[in-house]
Amino acid sequence: KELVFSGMQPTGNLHLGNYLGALQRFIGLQDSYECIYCVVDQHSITAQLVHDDLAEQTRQIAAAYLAAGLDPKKSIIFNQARVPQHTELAWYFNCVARIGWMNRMTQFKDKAGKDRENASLGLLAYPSLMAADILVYRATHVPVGEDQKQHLELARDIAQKFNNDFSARIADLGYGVEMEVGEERVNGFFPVTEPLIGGAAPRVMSLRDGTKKMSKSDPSDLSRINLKDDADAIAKKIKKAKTDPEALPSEVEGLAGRPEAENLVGIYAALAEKSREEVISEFGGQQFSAFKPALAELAVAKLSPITSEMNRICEDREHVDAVLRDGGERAGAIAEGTMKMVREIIGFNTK
Ligand code: AQP
Repeated sequence: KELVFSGMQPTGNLHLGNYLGALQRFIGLQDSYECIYCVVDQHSITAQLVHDDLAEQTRQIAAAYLAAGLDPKKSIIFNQARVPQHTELAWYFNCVARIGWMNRMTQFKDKAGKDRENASLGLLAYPSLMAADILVYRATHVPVGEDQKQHLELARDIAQKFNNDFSARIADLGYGVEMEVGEERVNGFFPVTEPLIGGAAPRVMSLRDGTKKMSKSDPSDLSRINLKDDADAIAKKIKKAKTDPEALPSEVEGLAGRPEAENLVGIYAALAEKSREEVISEFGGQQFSAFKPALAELAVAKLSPITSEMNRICEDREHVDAVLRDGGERAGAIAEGTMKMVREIIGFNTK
């Protein structure tokens, strides 16, 4: 059975990268798949332990989900802390995964910085919890931005190692399912999840530096468009966005080696739900002084309705909490079904 899972951390404001790389793509999937979308609040304490108001930040991400068009009747929407099976499975995965696998993660290296010995153990083990988030539902597809590709590959490695290490028990208990891994057909308990990375902007870059990803933790607010920015702020940030002095090329290949131009064209294409080729055939040869206002107008038209809806939804805390509670119950029932089998496969005495 095909099932989609994805999540976002309640750390600071969502930005255009989060929206185009992930959230916008969640919406389209809910009509063709069974979907589970989580606010991964337990991930948010790996880098910073104490938050002023984690519960409220969690509501804000849930409000963004709803405002962008996720429908709680179609998709399960909840926050991770309501379903303790995620952390239980993460512990088992900590024992499946190898320290070397975690040490190689570029996000860990970036976030831990030079003082690695002082990073939290949770930051190192973050990908185990992410694998558990996905696999506790035995999800087959995960829509994410390109920056999460390496973590997804690690989730695949964990699933395969668990399937191999426990293959005899899985077979004895009759819990194996036939699945395709690449060209091969194999029998295993956990699916080897496929990342869904795509669209015209799978990696949205900083508006100040086309070689760095747009990120919440960039100290310059001009580097990103926040979902909470008003029309004036969006227009100002796009106007100030770094560019080179050339006009836009007449062929999409001409964007190679021009990271800022490529980024702005990708953003336009993703917002307009067009290909880069279509954008270049419309704007090729034009100067940024003509392209930027068109981009600003499009960004405002797409994002403003989401922002105002998000603010409206946020005011009704009880409604947001009710959505998360209901989603948590539905998610918990699925997760517990998986964990009953996992405990049996590992061989714990829980009789
Ligand atoms: N720049 C980006 N382009 C495309 N997709 C992106 N995502 C994040 N940044 C970009 C995708 O957004 C989803 C949610 O991510 P998250 O909540 O795990 O946050 P993050 O990746 O930690 O976001 P930031 O802004 O990059 O935070 P910091 O600054 O803390 O590193 C994921 O699917 C992610 O791929």
